Amino acid sequence: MNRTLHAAPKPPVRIVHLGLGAFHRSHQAWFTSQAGDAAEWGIAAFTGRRPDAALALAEQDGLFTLVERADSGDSFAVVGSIAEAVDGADVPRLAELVAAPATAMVTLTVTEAAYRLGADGQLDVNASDVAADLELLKSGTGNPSTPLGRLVFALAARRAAGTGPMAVVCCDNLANNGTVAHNAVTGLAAAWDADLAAWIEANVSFVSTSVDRITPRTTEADIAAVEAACGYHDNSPVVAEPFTNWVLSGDFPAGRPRWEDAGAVFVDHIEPFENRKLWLLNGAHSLLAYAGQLRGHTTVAEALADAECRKAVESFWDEAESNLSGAAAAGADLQIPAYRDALLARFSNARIAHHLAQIAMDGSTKLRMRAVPVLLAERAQGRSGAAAALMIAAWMDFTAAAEAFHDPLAAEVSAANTLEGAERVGALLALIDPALAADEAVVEFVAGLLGTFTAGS
Ligand code: CS2
Repeated sequence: MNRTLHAAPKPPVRIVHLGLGAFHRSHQAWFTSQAGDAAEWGIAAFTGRRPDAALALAEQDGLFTLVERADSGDSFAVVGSIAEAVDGADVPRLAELVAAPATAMVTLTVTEAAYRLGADGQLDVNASDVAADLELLKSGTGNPSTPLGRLVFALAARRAAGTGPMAVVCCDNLANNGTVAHNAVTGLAAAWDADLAAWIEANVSFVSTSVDRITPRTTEADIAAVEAACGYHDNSPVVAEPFTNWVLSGDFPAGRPRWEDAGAVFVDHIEPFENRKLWLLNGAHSLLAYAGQLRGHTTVAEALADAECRKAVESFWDEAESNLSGAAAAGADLQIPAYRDALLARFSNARIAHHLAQIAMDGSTKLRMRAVPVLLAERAQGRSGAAAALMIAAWMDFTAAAEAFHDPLAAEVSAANTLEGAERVGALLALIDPALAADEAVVEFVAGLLGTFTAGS
């Protein structure tokens, strides 16, 4: 039996990643390790807020065990694509690697909330952390602390080094995520140095992607399971479902691994695929996260087994599906019935223990992508959008009932929750979509859906 973690010799760094979390490892790192040319493509992965995660991985040479957890059992594989695991605070190392001639791209999993775009789709340069980084960049007195600030700093180093064009590949769950990353990066660069912004426009390709692999947080039990099955101790295994999906659209001016060998798909029009995933998978996830916790459930599988939650999910899918237009025009066959069936099976995988509390985080940002577009599309066609509105109402109920919740707008959400009735609903809606909040009919409709999910009802 294999008694230590081991893999083939480390591949050279050609990819720099920001956001070294479990999802990056089960998804982009796994796809890269499975590419036919994997030996040529190593990843230098930087953590965001978790220096301990970088250290734990660095101590095992970037190697980790991927546990594929199917309904029927686990399988184990060592992933060797991470050549370097680095604390994100080491901005000089980031700049050095992004500026290196061999580096072809920066990939990102920095969370939806990190892009700091306002309702107009442009960077909110007044957000306090963005403003602080901008000051640092301008004065040159310290290292930026946001992923965006760090990336812009590193791109300036690439420009200075003259090492040429590269790609930025956004792998966060956002609609048009390449455009989002573009607007955020160029917005900050322009506020710092117009010449840098122009260089980025001319040299950096922003690739849009739709990413998918359910990856719950690793537990102590997972670490013990790896030890029992593999005979070695791995401090940083990752557990994920067997399913993987990656759809990409855009240019890679300095090359890329053959991710298609592992099932990645390259398309010209990504929007129908993004919407299918964001609305059907992530939308159902958020609905289950709020409705399920209000009804006393802990995991996705438990919530889905509750007939009330299941009914709400199916209704939301019906609404979402009728707005997944444009797919045929883009030549895409989205195979929605099969996709829905597969989602039910994936969500029901009880061995995965995907915690609703993890999904419930950052609701104000996630609902903008998961509920608002469906609600707007329904209303534009003269329908009520009841199922999408119910997701928003469940979030409101959840934020009032939860002892604590994680959200970039937590203070604003809590302040709104001190109000009552339509005033409260309007204030909460305004945090997600100001136009919806200005529509009295929507406010009244959402208010009427409050209290739908209560324990045991
Ligand atoms: C989840 C996603 O936490 C969440 O918001 O909806 O992380 C989801 O599990 C992934 O997008 C699946 O690919």
